[in-house]
Amino acid sequence: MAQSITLKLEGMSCGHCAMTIQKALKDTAEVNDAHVDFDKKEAYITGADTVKASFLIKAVENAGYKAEIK
Ligand SMILES: [Cu+2]
Repeated sequence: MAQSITLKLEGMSCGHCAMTIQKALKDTAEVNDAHVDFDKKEAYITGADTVKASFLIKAVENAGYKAEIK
């Protein structure tokens, strides 16, 4: 089974930030795909049911930004 998680992002100032976060999310274990919308300041992630939002938020924080579950 797969699931979708949406995160609200904080701290992005340009498209490069969005790409950095997108890569960090894609590199997270068991994430199938991730897309960051810079204008909406949101990230859309699809992955296995075992993926927890807390792992994703940690990945965003490790990249230098903030996130919360939307
Ligand atoms: Cu930037």
